[in-house]
Amino acid sequence: MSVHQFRSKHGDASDGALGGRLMRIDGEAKIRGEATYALENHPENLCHVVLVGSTKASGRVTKIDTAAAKAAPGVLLVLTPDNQLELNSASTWLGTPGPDGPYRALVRDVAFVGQHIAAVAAETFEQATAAAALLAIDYEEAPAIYGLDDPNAGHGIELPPRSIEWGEAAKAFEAAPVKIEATYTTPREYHTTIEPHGIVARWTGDELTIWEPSQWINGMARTYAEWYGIPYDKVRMISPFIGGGFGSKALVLAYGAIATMVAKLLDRPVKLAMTRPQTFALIGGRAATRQTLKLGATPEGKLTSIVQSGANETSVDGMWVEPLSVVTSIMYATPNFSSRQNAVPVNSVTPGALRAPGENPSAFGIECAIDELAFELGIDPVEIRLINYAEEDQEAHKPWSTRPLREAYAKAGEVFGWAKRSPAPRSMRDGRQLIGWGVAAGTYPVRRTAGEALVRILADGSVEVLSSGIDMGQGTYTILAQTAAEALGVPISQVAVRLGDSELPGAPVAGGSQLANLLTGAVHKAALSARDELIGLAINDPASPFRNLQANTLSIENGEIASPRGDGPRLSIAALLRQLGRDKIESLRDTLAENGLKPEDHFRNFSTISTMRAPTDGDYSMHSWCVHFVEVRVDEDFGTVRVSRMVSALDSGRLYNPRLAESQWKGGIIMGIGMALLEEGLIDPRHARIINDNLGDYLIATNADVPDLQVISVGVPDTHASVLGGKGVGELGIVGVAPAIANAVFHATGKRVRDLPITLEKLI
Ligand code: MCN
Ligand code: MOS
Repeated sequence: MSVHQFRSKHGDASDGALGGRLMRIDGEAKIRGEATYALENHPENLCHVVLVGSTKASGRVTKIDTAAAKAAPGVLLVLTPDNQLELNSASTWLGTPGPDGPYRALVRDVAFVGQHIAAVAAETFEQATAAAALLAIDYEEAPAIYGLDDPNAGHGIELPPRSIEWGEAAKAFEAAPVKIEATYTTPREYHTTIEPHGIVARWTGDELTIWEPSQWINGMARTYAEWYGIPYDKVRMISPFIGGGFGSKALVLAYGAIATMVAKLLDRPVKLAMTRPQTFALIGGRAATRQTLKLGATPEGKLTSIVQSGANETSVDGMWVEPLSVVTSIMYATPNFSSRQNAVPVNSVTPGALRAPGENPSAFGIECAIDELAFELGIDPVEIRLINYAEEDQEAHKPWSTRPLREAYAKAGEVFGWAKRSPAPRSMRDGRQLIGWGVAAGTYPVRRTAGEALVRILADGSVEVLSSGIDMGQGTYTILAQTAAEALGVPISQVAVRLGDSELPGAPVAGGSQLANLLTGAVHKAALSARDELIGLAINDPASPFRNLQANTLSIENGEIASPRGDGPRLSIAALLRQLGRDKIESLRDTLAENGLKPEDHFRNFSTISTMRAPTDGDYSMHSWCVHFVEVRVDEDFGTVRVSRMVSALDSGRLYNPRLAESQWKGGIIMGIGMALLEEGLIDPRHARIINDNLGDYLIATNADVPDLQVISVGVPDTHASVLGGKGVGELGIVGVAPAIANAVFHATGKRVRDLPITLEKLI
């Protein structure tokens, strides 16, 4: 089995330091095709399994005739609810025990189109696919709810934990001299990761090896162990490269149960590769949402009340909450606030986390509504945001740890040239193109759990950094190399990083934009302690050439150890280790303490796992912040919208690598452009199924849709947020983009589109 570990070939000292603009150290392997993704592993004797999904959205499978499929060439096994293994129910992602009774991955009672009801294993993928088409399946169909708009969907389930209240919001709204009331909706959206989901699984006795793209090695390995009732350390999960996750690869899903089951039954390694349509049907994307906002204000533009009521889609056999109040309740100061939310069960796969779940649709509502208020009152959209600036977190009653949002408005506004905006809609044009300028803000909380890292200095002076944390493109490999190089005083080219393997020290989910802060903290601590040990040995070990110096410390720079006074020898780390007779120095450290966790919360052995901590745990309310200024050009005749210019200012605290952070922010902004103008899961109301379940029909932003994006960092180190002062980066950029574009489209056209995406038929 090949082990991937990365070191930078470019030894530039300043780039390699933390805060330097080092290129991704895993980039070259990816460009050369040397990076092995999960489904490129081909253990000996591999066979293939394909999933068979329900063609009905609701009802019961009454009969599966398997005879023809079984007789087809190459077929090894046809798995149905009758011959599947019953697995144990696994605990939830937060570690709470699963439901009583066994877990059955293949179902007879179907809740959505595509749900697994059978699987076929064969020697080749093609044979399995051909045989799967031969299954004759009878259903007893039941009526289905196709989506939020279904007249039979009802109001859904009230979510008491999402009820937030202060002051007397309803009364204050009624009494307000200026009122805005509007309903905003967002459709189902999908992750569309370039690498589709899948798994290669192999049993060796009761040991299970899994190659599966994973945002959370340890959490997913734990589920497999629980399903099969085997010790955690009998599961080895390997995922050094992931072709994008965006929230969709954090948890084990039924396809993993089916593949491992087939591998066990056949006693052969198995590959299950999802088709693109299956990723739409089986991986829960962003839930469709609907929210009504009522803003009450004074004629001077000061908010007196915000009343929000919202709903998100969930599934009939699961629960997903897309929290719609999370930006609404913290962005602006208001003495009266109320938010309520329901979840409406529909016949779809359970929705899931997609880049900034909650914050993203939440910002769409409030950031459009505040723009509507600004227009109603004839106040500049930036000005109204400053008039209502929240000086503290009024929901948690805590000060912000850092919130340079005023600086963000000022800096990005100046670069954009906002002062030259002519306020009236339709007042700026270039020939047949209407020009619109819009603005919106965004935020994402600082989430935390603990992560572990091991730093090892080897006999040749090179350094290894090891953690099960993952890199799905964010830059984890690179920033951890930078962290270790800086703390140890070695050139970046001497540091190798290994990630994404359950046999390495444990890490939490690469979700909630928390991994960089946690792992840089753990690596920093481990590297400093390895450095201290090395210097301690150099000063005290009888075999050390530094022993006679009587120094109380030594310095390490560029991989060389020396007395700070410049007297005495100057030795490379390798030479010193040789003289000391040591073959390595290693240190394992975690970020438990910073996150208020105790060693018993440690998840390394997975007796328990820690939960993500709220951004308001402790004395401060901690969030990243951003502002987007957008120019759109709308064709007056055809209604086509192009984003022609964007300037964003973002605060993620201290940046570990500005090149990568900027790339993350831009990635989020590009997804935001897609969300505003293109992305929409279209549901056929007759059959409750997704129609555009492929990348030809489900449109995402491509290069041609994206102008030059300018991103400006306004962050300052936030020591409350993390060991090294960073806040979250990965999800921030997308938040606020869609409302900024919607506001710009209103400014261009005078038409307020409150239902995403903003397509041309809504404008002409
Ligand atoms: N970074 C930095 N300075 C900081 C924090 C982060 O320079 N203070 C940079 C680093 O390069 C780091 C990256 O930003 O690797 C992301 O850090 P962080 O915000 O901690 O996010 P995570 O590492 O936890 O990654 C998860 C996050 C999430 S939740 C989604 S969704 C998402 C995202 O990252 N999915 C992505 N970015 C993605 N990028 C790619 N290419 N593919 C995905 O699927
Ligand atoms: Mo990100 S949606 O939290 O993986």
